[in-house]
Amino acid sequence: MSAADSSVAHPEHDRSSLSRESLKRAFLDHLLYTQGKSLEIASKNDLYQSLAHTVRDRLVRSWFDTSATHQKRNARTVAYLSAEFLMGPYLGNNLLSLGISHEIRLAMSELGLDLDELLRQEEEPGLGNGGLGRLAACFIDSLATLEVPAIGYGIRYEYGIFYQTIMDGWQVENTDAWLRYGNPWEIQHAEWAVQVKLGGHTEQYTDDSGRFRVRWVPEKTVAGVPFDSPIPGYRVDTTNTLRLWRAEATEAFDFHTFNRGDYLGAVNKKVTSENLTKVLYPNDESVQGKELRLEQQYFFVSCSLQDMLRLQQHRGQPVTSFHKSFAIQLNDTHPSIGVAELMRLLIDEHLVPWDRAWDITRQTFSYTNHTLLPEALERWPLELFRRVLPRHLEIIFEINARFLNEARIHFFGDETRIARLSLIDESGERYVRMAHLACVGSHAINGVADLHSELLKRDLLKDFYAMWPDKFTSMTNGVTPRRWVALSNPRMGKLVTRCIGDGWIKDWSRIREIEPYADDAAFAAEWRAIKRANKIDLASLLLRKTGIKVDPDSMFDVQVKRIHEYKRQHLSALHIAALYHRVKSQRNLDITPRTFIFGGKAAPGYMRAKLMIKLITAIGDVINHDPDVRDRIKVVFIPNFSVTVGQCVYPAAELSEQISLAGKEASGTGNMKFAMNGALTIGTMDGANIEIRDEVGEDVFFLFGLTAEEVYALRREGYRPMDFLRRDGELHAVIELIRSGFFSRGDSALFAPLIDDLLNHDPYMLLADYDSYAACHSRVDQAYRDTQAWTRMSILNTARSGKFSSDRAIGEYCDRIWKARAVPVEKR
Ligand code: OAK
Repeated sequence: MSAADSSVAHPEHDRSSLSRESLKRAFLDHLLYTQGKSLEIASKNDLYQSLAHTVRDRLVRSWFDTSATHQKRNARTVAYLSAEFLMGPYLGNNLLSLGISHEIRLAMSELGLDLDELLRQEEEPGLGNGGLGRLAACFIDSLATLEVPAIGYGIRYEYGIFYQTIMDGWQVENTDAWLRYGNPWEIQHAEWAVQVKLGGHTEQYTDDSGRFRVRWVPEKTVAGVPFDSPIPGYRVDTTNTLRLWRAEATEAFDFHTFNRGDYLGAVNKKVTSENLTKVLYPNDESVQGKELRLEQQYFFVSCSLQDMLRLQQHRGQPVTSFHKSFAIQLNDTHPSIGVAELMRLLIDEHLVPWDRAWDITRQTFSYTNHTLLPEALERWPLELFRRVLPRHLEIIFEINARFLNEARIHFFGDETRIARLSLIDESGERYVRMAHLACVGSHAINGVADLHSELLKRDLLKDFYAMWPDKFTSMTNGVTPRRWVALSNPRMGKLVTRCIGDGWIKDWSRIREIEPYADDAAFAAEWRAIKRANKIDLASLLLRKTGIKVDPDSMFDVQVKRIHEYKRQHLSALHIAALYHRVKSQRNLDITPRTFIFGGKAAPGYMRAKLMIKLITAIGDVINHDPDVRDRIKVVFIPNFSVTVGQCVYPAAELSEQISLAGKEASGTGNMKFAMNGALTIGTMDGANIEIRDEVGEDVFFLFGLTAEEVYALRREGYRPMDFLRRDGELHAVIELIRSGFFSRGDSALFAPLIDDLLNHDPYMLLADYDSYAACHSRVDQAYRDTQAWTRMSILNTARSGKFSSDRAIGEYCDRIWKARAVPVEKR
């Protein structure tokens, strides 16, 4: 075969390159030329890598055409800045977007290979903690599918979120060396590397034309190298880019030190620079205030802004129209240093006057807040900030001075409010408040569900709201139906497509068309059979991962999400222990058999959350081994919850636990994935739960608990958890059981930190909500017994979940914030 025939070197670009024969040939070529193996001796990884390269080749042409079109049209481009992108495995998704899953499956099978086994080989890039990072992944999928020019900018962590194992019921963290076998989805572009300064000091000088200027003399400079991955839209010609930055030493050796004979010292400098993108901080919604973290944030933001300025130049556009070319979204405050960095680049490096630069900056940025938890609010001690970013601190002082002047006119005489608004917290040790920088530097600010946006305006950002009400808006989150239905739940996808066509994959609002089938007995029977098949798949995963055997005919009651007190996994644990207590007291109690499934990671330093995992596994251990329970209750904790595991869990779930204390969960997105896959929600009036209930109807939702208003009222009047304990005999008994050491081999001290806290403080009001939660579960128990009625609810739930697609969310961001439009790609 000549080089021109080889699909490795020159993949054809018409449909023929997607034919089975061509796919097979390309695959074998990659096996030989990229992996250096033959079929006979190839490892599973060799096979996976060859397949991944074969698929990537088929994306390159549209990827290339996409950037050429965007450049030629000078298309307004969305830059989604996020410290996390929790992408999940690429292969399956890219096959889906290209529409070649079926042909690839056949091609592999003709070579004696099983596509599913190859798909399982992929190491998922865990470059995120949870909700925020996964949202970024859903959003870039939707941007590409909607053909909107967009770039996702982030960090190429060498180690992603830790790999969780469970030992003796406790979480154990292991490193996630996801790059160990190489990443076939990325292309390194050394030619677009940029330099990032850190530390040092600033100097004032007068330039040739007599103007006053500032020069930053850094202590060190680090190189940022972009690694690009293609993000294909679903069955469109647009393939956008995810550009992740890796830190490298500017010079491999510090020759000065080297010449003095200090070889290790010289290499050390290289190591230190490369530490910048070494590891993802595993804290979810709490900050650690580490210098390295600030450096990480600044590093990727500076790289990204420099990259956009390069593109601007490449498009032949002046820097002063930067805001016309780019709409930059700040995914929480992690990239908010971008406001000061863009100012610095415009003023110091492109010599744009302050007022003009500030106009451009404000018109460019918009900011999404993702949590109200005070411990997640980023603020940097002023001295640490000065040490890392001396020039930015000066710029922030200047922004602040001008902003506070404006605020003083607005809030005449109200100095307390001015102090609250300031970018610098001066109430004790001085801090830079990153949320304030984001608010001042953005033209739009949004929460991620209606309740959350209201609470932002009422509490956390109330002073900014009073000053600029028009900046505030609400954008309810969404998730991509490609990954979360089409890819994860192919059985359901097939049934739906047979009934209403496949338009739902690109337009999830059309899922409403299955609503009439809720009363169709044959459809309902298939719906049930699909759920059962998905449950069997999950049951075998559970057996493989935990050794616990579960009954696929029991109700699968699932809570998967980060482990956090505000999410209240321990509320569910109390209820499970109560069920057990009931079964033990009345041996023949007739309850709906249930499998309680948990999954999620606890931040490694968050001891309470780790103890919550231990509580769940300890209760599970007793229940799963007690013959009196006769398999009516099972409790399983799936280790290492991830996108991959999620793809198996959501389609198999029947009940979705969304039980945060009202007012604490900004939105939730797992709640949406469950609803789309037909799991009914048991939940509080929190985050997007409220909107899910509005959409699906109150009789298709198991509601319990205090509302956010009631939580405030109760707190105001003085919450005493003991009052609730005294009123509830069962709860009292359960607490005593845990306290006595019944679930901890007699160790009565083990769970004391959790239990004592519940009795004395209970900041997340488990005891106040317990009774309502348990009563609601009794309603669930009853409802599940009527199989037909349950199935009907499940179908209606999915049919009415149309709002929760990220396509809808991205459409709203494009119209209301970014002013970005679809730009169809011109094929060469
Ligand atoms: C993580 C770190 C800092 C601040 C927020 C987060 C985060 O993950 N927040 C979560 O964002 C999701 C996407 O908007 C929401 O659905 C979750 O409710 C919220 O907790």
